Amino acid sequence: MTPTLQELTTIARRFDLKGEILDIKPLGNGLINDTFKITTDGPEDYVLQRINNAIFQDVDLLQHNIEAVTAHIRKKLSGDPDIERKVLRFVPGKYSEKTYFTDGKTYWRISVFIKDAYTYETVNPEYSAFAGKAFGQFEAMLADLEEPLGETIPDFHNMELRARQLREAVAADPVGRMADPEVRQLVADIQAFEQEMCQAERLHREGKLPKRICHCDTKVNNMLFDADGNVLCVIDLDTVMPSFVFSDFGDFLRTAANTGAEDDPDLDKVDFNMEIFKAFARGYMESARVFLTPLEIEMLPYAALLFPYMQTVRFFADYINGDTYYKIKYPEHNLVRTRAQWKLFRSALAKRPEMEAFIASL
Ligand code: GN1
Ligand code: MG
Repeated sequence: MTPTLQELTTIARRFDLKGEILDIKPLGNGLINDTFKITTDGPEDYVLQRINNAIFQDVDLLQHNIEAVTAHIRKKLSGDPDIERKVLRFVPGKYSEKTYFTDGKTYWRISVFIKDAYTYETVNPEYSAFAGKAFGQFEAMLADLEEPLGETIPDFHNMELRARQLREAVAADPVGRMADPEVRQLVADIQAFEQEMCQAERLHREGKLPKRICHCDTKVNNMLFDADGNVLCVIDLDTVMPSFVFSDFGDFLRTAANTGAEDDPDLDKVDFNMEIFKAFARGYMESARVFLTPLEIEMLPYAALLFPYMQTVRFFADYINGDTYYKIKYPEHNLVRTRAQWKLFRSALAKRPEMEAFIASL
């Protein structure tokens, strides 16, 4: 349920804000948390978020991770005159040390709103190259974080788990959606690629593929750009945790290289844009080359396939389960998302040889 302005104001007043609150309005279009912008008459505006605690069940751990990450980045950037726009700052509660407030049912936090920053749902190749470099730098900055980070959603990007969840949804069929022949065909088509898509987990068990601290939600709309297209910072840090570098590489391309929308009902609009892939890969390699292993580099085209695939599986499992995870705008929304992500996967698959040749040439 959407909270009223009155409720939001009461929550916001639990935090140590500068100035009086003038207005609170919805912000952005995340599929998990609810986000609002607080305008004040003081020197700073703020971002208020209700954390989805059905999904992030350990909010204490979550905020702890985020604080460890932002403090570490802040240290690395010390001396940078623009530091306040390059790393998020969470506001402490007025009556507690914690940077979140709970009434026992809902969980809230506030960060300082970053000024003169822009978010996009799509980017051109030039901005993609900047973004690639920025995610490589983000991973590089966190490489020496000593404090261990917990997994806010255990096995978040584990493809074996996601495939199992789809199988479980299909077997349980709690709302009867398996009666639809299109759904049954799609299950078969998707499962034909399961073994191939689960190769990262196998290589990890064999000790061949490391996990590193990654952002794990590098959708293009989770980055802030300045007016010139330089990346200021990455936001939405809830899922920062150890994962394969494929997470950040693949999820950015899943959103940025898609010529259509994530939930495009018109599949003709959905295609995998190789110019975006090349620009992003070039930018990423520039900053990540120093720590990537040869196998990680060789598998970057796999990462570009894995994320449309994993997202197909996640949207589809949610559809079959009766839409319990992602916010939806209409009843078939998760099926429409599934079709669009599957189309994107097929399109990327057709371009795999070109991706491989390009990565080898770098
Ligand atoms: C969710 O929170 P948001 O909307 O940035 C999801 C991502 C998915 C994405 C699909 C915690 O991201 O993993 O890739 O939707 N986050 C979580 O758009 O599940
Ligand atoms: Mg987001």
